[in-house]
Amino acid sequence: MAVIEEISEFLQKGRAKNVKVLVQQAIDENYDPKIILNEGLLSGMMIIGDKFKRNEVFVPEVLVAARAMNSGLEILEPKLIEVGNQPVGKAVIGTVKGDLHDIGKNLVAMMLKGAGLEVYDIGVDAPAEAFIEKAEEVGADIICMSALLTTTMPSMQDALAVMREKGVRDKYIVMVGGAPVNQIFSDQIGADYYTPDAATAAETAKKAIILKK
Ligand code: B1M
Repeated sequence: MAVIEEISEFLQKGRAKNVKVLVQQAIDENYDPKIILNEGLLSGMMIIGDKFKRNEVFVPEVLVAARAMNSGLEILEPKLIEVGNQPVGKAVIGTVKGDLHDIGKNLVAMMLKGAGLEVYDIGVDAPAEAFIEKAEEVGADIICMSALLTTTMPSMQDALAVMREKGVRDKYIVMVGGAPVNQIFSDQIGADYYTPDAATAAETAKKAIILKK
C-alpha cells in the first residue's frame, strides 16, 4: 500500500504514532506536503466524519482519529509553512466558546504563519473576552474565529458584540470561518471577512492587513 493511503488508514484507526512515522516517511520520499495533507490526513478524517454521521463510529473513535490528525500535522507543519522575511502582522486565533474542534483552526494558524504572520493561538472554547484580551495584549491586527458547530456560531456574534461594547471593534480586522459558517452569516454578524479554507484565510488575512496599514 502506498504511504499516502497508509496515512489515511492509520489515521482512521487513531494510531497517532504510526501516522507520525508515515508522515515523516512521505516527507522523506519527497511527496508534496499538500498531497500528504489532502490525500492522506484530511481524506482519512473525512472518512471518519462520514462514518460518524452515519453512526458507524462514535465520539471516542473520532477523538483518537483527531489526535492522530494533529500528530501528523505537527510533523508536516515545517513543510507547509515557508515563512517570508518581513513580519506581515499579528493574528489572534481561536475556536469560539462552547466548541472543542481544533483541527481546522490549527491548519489556519499554520497557514497564517506560512503567510508571515505572528500567530497567537488561544485554543478552543475561547470566550469573547479571551480574543479581545489577547488582541489588546499583543497589539494584534486581526482576530480569527473558528466554529464547527451550528450551535456555537452565535459565539462569533457575541464576540463582535463585546468588541463593540468595549469600543475596540474598529481596531481589528475580524475573520470568521469553519464548516457551518458562510458569507451570509459573516455579513449578518458584521465580520470583515469569511473564508472557506485555511489557504484562503491566510491569503486574505495578509492582503487585509497590508490594505489597512
Ligand atoms: Co464533531 N462534529 N462533535 N468532533 N466533528 C462535526 C463538526 C459534525 C459536522 C459531525 C457530523 O455530525 N457530521 C457535527 C456538527 C453538526 C453541526 O453542528 N452542524 C459534530 C458534532 C455534532 C459534535 C458533537 C456535538 C458530538 C457529540 O458529542 N455528540 C461534539 C461537540 C463537542 C464540542 O465541540 N463542544 C463533537 C466532538 C468532536 C470530537 C471532540 C470527537 C472531534 C474534535 C477533535 C478535535 O478537533 N481535536 C470531532 C471531529 C473530529 C469532527 C469531524 C469528524 C471532523 C472535523 C474536522 O476536524 N475536520 C466533523 C465532521 C466533518 O467535518 N466531516 C465533526 C477537518 C478540518 C480540517 O476541517 O474544521 O472544517 P474544518 O476546517 C476547515 C474549514 O472549515 C476552514 O479551514 C479548514 C480547512 O482548510 N476553517 C476556517 C476552519 N476554521 C476556520 C477559520 C477561518 C477560516 C477558515 O477564519 C478565521
